Amino acid sequence: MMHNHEYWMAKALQLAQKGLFTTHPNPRVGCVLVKQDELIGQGYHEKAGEGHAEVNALADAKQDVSGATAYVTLEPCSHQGKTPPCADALIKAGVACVVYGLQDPNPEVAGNGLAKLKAAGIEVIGPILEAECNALNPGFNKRMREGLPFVRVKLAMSLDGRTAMESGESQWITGGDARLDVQKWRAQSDAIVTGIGSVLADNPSMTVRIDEQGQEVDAKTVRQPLRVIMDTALSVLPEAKILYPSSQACVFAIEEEVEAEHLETLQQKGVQVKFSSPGDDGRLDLVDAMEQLADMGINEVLLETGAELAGGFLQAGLIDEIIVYMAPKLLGSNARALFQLPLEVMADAVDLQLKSVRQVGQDLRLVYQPVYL
Ligand code: AOF
Ligand code: ZN
Repeated sequence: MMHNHEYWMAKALQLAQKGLFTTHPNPRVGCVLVKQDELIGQGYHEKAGEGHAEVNALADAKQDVSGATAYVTLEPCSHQGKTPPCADALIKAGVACVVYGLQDPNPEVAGNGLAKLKAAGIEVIGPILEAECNALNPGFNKRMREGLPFVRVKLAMSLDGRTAMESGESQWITGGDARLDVQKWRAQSDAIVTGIGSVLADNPSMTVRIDEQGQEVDAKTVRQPLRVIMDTALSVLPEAKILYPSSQACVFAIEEEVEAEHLETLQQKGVQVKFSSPGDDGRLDLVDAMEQLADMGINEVLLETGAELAGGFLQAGLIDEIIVYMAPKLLGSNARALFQLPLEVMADAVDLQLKSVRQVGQDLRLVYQPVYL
């Protein structure tokens, strides 16, 4: 029996997943070449500037690919970027049919790749497994469609919904397994965002300390996401751990509130300081800051911060996913709540949709999507 399109697209999706930690700012893409119901070549995009999935699959094929069908999770590109157009490579190789998962939301491609293939007489079929192919690159897709990164907020709480004691003490609520699980979210993010409050309280390093196999390794040996601090008055200390290596550190502040000498000290250490206009409440405009990150090619953001900044992001409509680790502890009624949100009536409650539940060690991992009206 012949395998169907979904079968081969699922293989291409599995290949694309191998680029989970590395393709930034490009999307994760996988490709298989099939001839007479047999796989004759496979490839995935690993790193920006290097071969796209299709080109890697063509190079992998040991036999003549003319007449083959190419399954690609994303529409083959039609433009000259850091690498030449994949549509041209597929045409030149003589494939008979291209099955794609999702049209490329990049305005430079956006259907042009498919049109180019059709104009060359290649049969084009799709979208196939579109929802899965879309979910593979939530950040790239959102950045291309809306000019904003996809933001996940990661929070840890007790059974009674508290994230810190009244004093602010919060280490540690969850167990070691949950903290290791967080490493996976960090590793697939392009930027980790936090607030100055968390930096001053905990002096975190916010590094990735796992490799692609999930093994614990030295932070120096793996790709580090950009570390971003929301710091209105630029109060971060020059020796804060999160600033190093400074090539991967960025601070957002409001220009008028910044002390010139302190700014110079940070800049001399190689830290990027970006200015964002004040919002209506006189504080950092978070939407503007996220737009600036998107312009820098940041696809996926992991927000790891306290209740106040997390509440600000939620109120600004910037949060796409909430990941909560719930620990088997009670922190009591004086402890701080998960989000700082001054709500009074039930009608103002923020609605969430539950996406998944999983046990991680003794903790529960809950994933929600906010339902913005
Ligand atoms: C594909 N296959 O594997 C990927 C695609 O600068 P470049 O040349 O790397 O091009 C990057 C753009 O190409 C990226 O924004 C996206 O639209 C597309 N990515 N396309 O056909 C791939 N990674
Ligand atoms: Zn391409």
